[in-house]
Amino acid sequence: MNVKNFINGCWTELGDLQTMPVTNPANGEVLALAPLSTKREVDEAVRSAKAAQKAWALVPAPKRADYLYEIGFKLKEKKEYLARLLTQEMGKVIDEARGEVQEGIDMAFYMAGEGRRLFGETTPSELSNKFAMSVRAPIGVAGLITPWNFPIAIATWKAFPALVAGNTVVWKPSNETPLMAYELGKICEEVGLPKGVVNIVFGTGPTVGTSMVEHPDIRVISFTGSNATGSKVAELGGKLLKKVSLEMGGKNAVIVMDDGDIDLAVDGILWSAFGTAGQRCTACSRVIVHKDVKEALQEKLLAAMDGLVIGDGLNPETKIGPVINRAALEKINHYVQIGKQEGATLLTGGRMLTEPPYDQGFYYEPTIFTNVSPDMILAQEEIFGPVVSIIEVGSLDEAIQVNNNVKFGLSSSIFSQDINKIFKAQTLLDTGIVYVNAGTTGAEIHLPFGGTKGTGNGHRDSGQAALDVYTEWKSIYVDFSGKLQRAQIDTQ
Ligand code: UN1
Repeated sequence: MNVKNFINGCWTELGDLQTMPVTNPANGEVLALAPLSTKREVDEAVRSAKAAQKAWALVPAPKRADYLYEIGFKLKEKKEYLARLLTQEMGKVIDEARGEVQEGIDMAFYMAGEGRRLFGETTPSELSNKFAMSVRAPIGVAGLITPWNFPIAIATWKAFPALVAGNTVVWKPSNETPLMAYELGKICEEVGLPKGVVNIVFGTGPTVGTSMVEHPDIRVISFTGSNATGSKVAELGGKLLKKVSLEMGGKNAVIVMDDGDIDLAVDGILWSAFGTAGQRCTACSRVIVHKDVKEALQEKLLAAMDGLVIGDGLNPETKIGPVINRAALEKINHYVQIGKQEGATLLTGGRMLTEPPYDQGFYYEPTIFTNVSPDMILAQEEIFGPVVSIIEVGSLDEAIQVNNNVKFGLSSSIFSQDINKIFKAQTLLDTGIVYVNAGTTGAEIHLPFGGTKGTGNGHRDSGQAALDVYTEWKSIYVDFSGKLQRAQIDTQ
């Protein structure tokens, strides 16, 4: 299968473009070839998005929303097909892939509902016979740069609010996962979305991503990915006075207090640390445990890990799939070696799996370190793999302090049965997302998604907050007094 760019409603021929293989991380099978586009394709896509935008913005928002409903129905109809393809392309286990497609469906319907809201404000004017209101206006062409770990969900988090608000889109999916983008492009075509409203350009960050950020006709960029790339996007976009929304790393922790339900905490930790093989920005990477329950927690964690089947995500028995590629495998292993050198105790795991049946894919053993101190590199940097570090503390105050003492601020969680501790924690934990008696993953699409500090730059995906990324506020004053009225000066 050859993936093609989707520009101005057409699947454009590859021409002289080079291609890259799309491989299944479970077994190395080549699934497709995708184009390595250049600045030329970005320019074409932006031209088409710009040309389509004026007319799209004039379509009443409830009618724009009708397309999103249709996209939602198509996603629903194709859910199983898409989930299986997603597992093959990205590696996550089939249940999680179904969940991810569901997240896209939910977002389609949620943002379609916005077509009949997109609320602004009316407010009294300080002068007589004068009316004041504010409305949301589209920005223009939105540039979306999305990651491989949630190749369909995160695209929908960005594209659907952008579209319902009247923007058109140029989208660069990760070059690890072009198939989900290809499928979403086909759905846009099937529902008859007007030409140029959604454009998809495949290729690398340095070429396609940079050309997008530099393009003068893209006024807003929404990026999810690494901090290293995000900082470059911010720098370049900032210079050009663009609105830049960044969603980046995490070093998320589960706090287990001495009054917490340990069995529930074990379930929450395993799910949020090893689900998606730890490749979520919300993944639990640290467990901060009260010293009185540390031994019990460790024992139960180890016992529960016995049943975790590692393998191809299409096998319904599998609990942990492969990581995305060899570089990821090596990076994870590198952090494990650092952890050992730093003096952390390896409780379990810590190896790449290279023997059959794992030798054709990229598998890492689920890994737990204990006796980790909060300032170790292991406890500070994002690993993005199935590795979790246990840190012992003596009190809730210390747990909160350890939780907050990292450069990221995406997600945190506390297991406790004490309402006072829970409310204190939810107030003082400095992350953008806090869970009580659940792990660090599992955000729902109608709440803001994002983090503080090094995780982002103050914007949010999802929820009503996403609309703030893709709209400008326009304040409108209507004076029907028939005379000149000067605000702040005339009293009557
Ligand atoms: C991500 O890891 O980038 O809350 C997104 C969650 C998912 C989304 C994760 N709903 O874990």
